[in-house]
Amino acid sequence: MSSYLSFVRDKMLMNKEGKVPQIVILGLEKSGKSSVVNRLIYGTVSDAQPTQLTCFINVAYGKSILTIIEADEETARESPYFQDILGEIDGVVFVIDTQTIRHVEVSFEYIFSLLDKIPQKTSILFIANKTDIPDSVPFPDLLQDPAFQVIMEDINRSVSIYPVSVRTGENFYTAFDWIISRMTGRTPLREEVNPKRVIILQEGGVPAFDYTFDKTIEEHDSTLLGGLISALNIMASTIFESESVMDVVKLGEVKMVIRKMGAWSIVLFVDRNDSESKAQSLAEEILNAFIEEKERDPSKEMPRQVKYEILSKIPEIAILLDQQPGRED
Ligand SMILES: Nc1nc2c(ncn2[C@@H]2O[C@H](COP(=O)(O)OP(=O)(O)O)[C@@H](O)[C@H]2O)c(=O)[nH]1
Ligand SMILES: [Mg+2]
Repeated sequence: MSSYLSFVRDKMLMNKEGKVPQIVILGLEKSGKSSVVNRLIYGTVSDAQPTQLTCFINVAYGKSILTIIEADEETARESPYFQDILGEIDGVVFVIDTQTIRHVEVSFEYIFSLLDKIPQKTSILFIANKTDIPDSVPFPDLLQDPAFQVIMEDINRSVSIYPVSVRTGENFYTAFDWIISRMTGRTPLREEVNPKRVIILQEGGVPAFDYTFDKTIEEHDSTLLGGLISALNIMASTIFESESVMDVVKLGEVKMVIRKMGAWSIVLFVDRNDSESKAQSLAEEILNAFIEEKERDPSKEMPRQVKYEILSKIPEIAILLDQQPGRED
């Protein structure tokens, strides 16, 4: 462990000169640290991910690179190398498991045991994770916890907390955008995705949902459809091998992100340079919202208004739809 960590440290110092923002992910076992790392790398989280105690990795975030260091409890508390890392890091992400009140209490104890080791200048993001669990601790309760208020009221430190589900992706990027803008002193690092069109296909490639966000896209329809076919070819070759098909096809100014869930596939068209992992998680959210609606009422017609309502369930898409008055005709 120690030679590995000294390698980590050397590499970090090198990166520091290159000004790559570095984030340490802390939290109790099973709070969701590796899931955070997975979502940053792949834009999605799988249950089958390998359990790794400590990991050090560079990931693309929008147009930037981040260095992510996941540390288990023992490393975080005891490794002298890791204490040095903590002293030099740009940002800390604490993952709090909000599954039960007991989980939250233990998380707070853990946070307090490490707080002194994190310099005042280092921004801290708290992720109240697992908000998708129905009886998880409500976010307002967490905020009102006296222990937590002590941390939040520390005026000398830049701290924030967001309710997040790393599993579904809800609020994930909003939370990360916060810490990254704090670390770099810049706000526009935000992960950018400009959805242009979304098509959901039934098994066999029959379109069940088609929504165009951007009128200009229609001019390129033939190109897009040609690309769609090649995308379908890729899907066809992978469809029978894996449940979670994931692929990206670049085509002129656009890029198509393809996800598959059960019998459904989604193709999301975004700008060529948009963040791939973000586009993938957005596609996943749209498909989830669509499937949810289908399961509720399989025979439901899908005029544009219904599609609009489904898409509006995704906060980021809702913002986009708001910015396009008159498009919801
Ligand atoms: N329901 C739910 N489960 C989650 C969430 N994030 C992580 N998990 C699950 O919690 C368990 C532990 O996650 P993992 O990322 O390995 O935690 P780590 O030990 O902190 O690295 C896994 O079974 C995850 O699938 C979430 O947002 N919601
Ligand atoms: Mg882990």
